Amino acid sequence: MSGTDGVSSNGNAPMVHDVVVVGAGFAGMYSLHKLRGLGFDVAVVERADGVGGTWYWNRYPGARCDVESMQYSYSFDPELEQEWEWSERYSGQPEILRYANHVADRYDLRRDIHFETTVERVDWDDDARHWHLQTDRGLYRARFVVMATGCLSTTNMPNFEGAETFAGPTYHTGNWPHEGVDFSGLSVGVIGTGSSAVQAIPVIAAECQELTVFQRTPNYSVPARNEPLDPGEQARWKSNYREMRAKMLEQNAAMVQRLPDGEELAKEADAAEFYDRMQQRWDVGGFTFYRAYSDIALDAESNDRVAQFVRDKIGEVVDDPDVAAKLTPHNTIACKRPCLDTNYYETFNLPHVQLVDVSDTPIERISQAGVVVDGREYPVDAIVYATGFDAMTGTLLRMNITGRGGMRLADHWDAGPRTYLGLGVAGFPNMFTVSGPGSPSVLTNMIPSIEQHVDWISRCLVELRERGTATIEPEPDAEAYWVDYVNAVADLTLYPTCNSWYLGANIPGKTRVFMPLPGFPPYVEVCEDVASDNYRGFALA
Ligand code: N01
Repeated sequence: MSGTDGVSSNGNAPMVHDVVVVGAGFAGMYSLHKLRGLGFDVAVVERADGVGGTWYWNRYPGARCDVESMQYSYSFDPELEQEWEWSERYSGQPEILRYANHVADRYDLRRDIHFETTVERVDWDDDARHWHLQTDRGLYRARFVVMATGCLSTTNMPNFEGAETFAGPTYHTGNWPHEGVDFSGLSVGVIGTGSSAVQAIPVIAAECQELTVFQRTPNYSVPARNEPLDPGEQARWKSNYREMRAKMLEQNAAMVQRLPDGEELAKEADAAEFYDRMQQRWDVGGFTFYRAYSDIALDAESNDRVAQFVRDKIGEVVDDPDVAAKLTPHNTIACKRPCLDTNYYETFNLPHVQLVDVSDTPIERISQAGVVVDGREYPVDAIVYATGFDAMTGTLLRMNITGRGGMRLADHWDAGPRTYLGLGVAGFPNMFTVSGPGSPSVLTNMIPSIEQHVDWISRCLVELRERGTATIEPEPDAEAYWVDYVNAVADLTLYPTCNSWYLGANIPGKTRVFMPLPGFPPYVEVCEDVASDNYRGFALA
């Protein structure tokens, strides 16, 4: 089932494949490698001109992975694990993109990736039981589609009045120019203080002449403590990779921390013990800070105690008490995605950096010369939008997907995304979502999560092929059960208590539903159980 039916990609006849994968980031690349190896004819369509997904687009200054290098990599091939050398504790964007390109070359992936191809609509044909994908480069037909479209791949650009009148250049962190940007001698405005801004602000500040940061909500950030990767540490991981990978999969976030998880309750710890433990983790750096006690994400009193530790640090680091007060968050810690930084709070001590609080008085408009807040114009030469993404659903909905009977995914998800296991959607047969809403995805180290999903989908496709089964799709009851389950699990935590993109709260008008599922190991167990029980909850035809 391969080839072009004798018609060029610009003609009307479709290019026919067993599986079309959308996206050539880490999920799409592994899908291609795995499914091709199992004998499927696979094409990947990708709107960029290169592989890497997130790491292709997010080239902003300071872009770096918050997951440590030895854990943020594929595990599917021990030879790949051994041959690749990481240089820092946390890899920067250029190094991760080099790794993605290395993988693409090593497994000869590019021959089946159709670059610069944007999907415009995706329609299920009920009679023929296959999908049509209309792209700007022609029509594709496939029995199966795998949406490897990423969780953070549609940028959120606020609709500020007058934005088009601004005289200087504007940039979005999630769509950064490949040739880079030279900010030297310029006055720069950064809008937003999420993870991207927290990484970019210190680096832009080091280069530009004046920096003005427009902050709507202050964020908690913990030092990353990035450093050159100790060769001894790299060698230890490499000599023990199988055991370490297995350990990662036992963790809720699919990554091993530098210090063991605390089993006690933060609210019960005595003051000196609490301080020492938090300080030790502050010094070690990274997400281990949030694993100091077992109830940080579960209990408001414990959470506030940890939050207060960070608030105190901000007060100690930032010289100007007014600036420190503005930078100090008062919401639940870690209910938004935690930030890791290198000198973020310290940057606000620099004389050429100013902070503008836009929480009570939002950005009014963009003028020709700058950003206007509360009637005052802040002149800037360039604006950096670090304003995030229409997370988890934005890219899928943008593709105009219709399932059985012409049902639009946008209508089916009108009250928030509905999936079974984050892998499939009722009424959308033979369509799989890698790290879709309802799976642990963004609450985990993404690469192990991706591998788990792609392995599950691959097993499923092989079993369908062996049995001669034409279609698989979630039963509506199973999907309804799963949506309730994800909400119930989220409600056990403090996650839903602030306005995060996990909830869709960053996009005006988006329905607020907690989209990812906390807890990786129990989720994997359910997936295995469902597959072994003849794909319980899926209708096979
Ligand atoms: O986006 P965000 P991000 N006026 O949505 C503000 C991953 N990531 O790109 O909080 C003024 O977190 C908005 O304000 P508020 C990671 O999962 C990973 O930084 O909504 N401000 C917020 O401050 C992360 O969570 C890594 O009130 C406006 C900011 O813009 C995710 O990507 C690195 C505004 C957006 O923050 C997204 O992070 C970077 C407006 N109209 C990112 N609209 C690593 O692993 C929005 N904002 C390294």
